[in-house]
Amino acid sequence: MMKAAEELRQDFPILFQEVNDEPLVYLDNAATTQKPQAVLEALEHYYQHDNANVHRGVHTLAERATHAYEASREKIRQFIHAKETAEVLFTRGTTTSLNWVAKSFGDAFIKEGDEIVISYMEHHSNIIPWQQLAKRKKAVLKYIKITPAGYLDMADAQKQITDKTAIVSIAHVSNVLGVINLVAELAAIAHQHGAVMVVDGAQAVPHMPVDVQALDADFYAFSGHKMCGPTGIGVLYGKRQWLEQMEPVEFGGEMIDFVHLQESTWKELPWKFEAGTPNIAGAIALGAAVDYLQAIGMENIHNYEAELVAYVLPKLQAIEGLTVYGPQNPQDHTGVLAFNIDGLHPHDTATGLDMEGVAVRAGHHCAQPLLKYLEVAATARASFYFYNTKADADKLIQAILATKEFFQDGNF
Ligand code: 7TS
Repeated sequence: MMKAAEELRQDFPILFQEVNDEPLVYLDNAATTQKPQAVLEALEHYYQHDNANVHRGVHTLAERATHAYEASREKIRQFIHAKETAEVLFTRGTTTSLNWVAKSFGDAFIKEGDEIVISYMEHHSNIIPWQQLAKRKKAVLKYIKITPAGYLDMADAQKQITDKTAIVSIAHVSNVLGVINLVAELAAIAHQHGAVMVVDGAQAVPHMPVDVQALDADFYAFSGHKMCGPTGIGVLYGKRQWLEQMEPVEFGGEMIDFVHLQESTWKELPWKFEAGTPNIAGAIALGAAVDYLQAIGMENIHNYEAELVAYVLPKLQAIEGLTVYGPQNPQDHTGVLAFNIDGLHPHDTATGLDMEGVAVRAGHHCAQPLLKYLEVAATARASFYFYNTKADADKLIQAILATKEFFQDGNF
């Protein structure tokens, strides 16, 4: 059993404030999550006691900083079940991680006419790096369809992934449809055709157990700030066999072994990819976030969020004129709930909810091809995390009804 959400909330000082004279109900967790006291303390502790550059000094503070930074890498390795820490690279976040794969793996392995397969439900960060790679290499970018019920179309995946496919890159969980994609099956299909499997795990790692080896992902990307960690730190997992063959994306200090006038050699993995002074405090605080999440248990978090969805999704579906996107079965829907209300612009919905203290996002959620596919310009989106309660869900429903009434009665 995990601690009750009511108890876990106490660890998040930011949640205890009023917005527009109402208690804050934070439901924008797909954009970024809040930070527990333990993560805030890890940041402060580092800067108050251990601040020094890593991998360079022999003095005590430098050793402490280096130890904490590398200990954090080991925590992340365990968290995602990577084989070795050499396969865990610190980046700025999911976007940087995916760009590194597209640039470095792409430059090394993609040839003219090769195919890169993504899907219609990808975040822009898992589209544009591949578009750019396709342009550089004259490769072909293809999209897997979505079924009318809001799932990735696995039959279409079988069709799109062929012997010409070099890369398949898919979100583990969609940041709009809230659906969990069958990435292990996709990896198996990709591998049958000699392609690599890249997974955008930004919306998965914070919410469920992830085992990169069980998924057989070649690369797996995620962000610290969506899992209780700070902004500006994230991870790229890559199988050693690929990372060994890839060139660093950036060059400079920290990543070199020997520098001669015309030639240089790189450090071994993972450091060859980490040029310049890294986000040391961010990496250490991400380690604290991993400790925090593991103390709760990722299986518990996943089950609790499923319980919240089972509670709130039918209530949303019951509101007249409200459409929820993605699977309609609560069992197949994560806590990312994008919706629209007939006759209301999603920005008005979000503004109305903010007046009630409820923070949701409105817009295209960096997934314009998906919204075009769904034939909507924008949606509102409520996204839950383990510190949200059924009372938060009730407040969302009540605030939607109030907003609907306010705008639809035209008394504004
Ligand atoms: N991939 C997915 C599936 C995402 O949801 C996001 C961020 C990213 C990649 C990019 O992550 P970043 O940390 O590098 O920015 N998604 C959202 C969102 O849905 N609302 O704000 C950010």
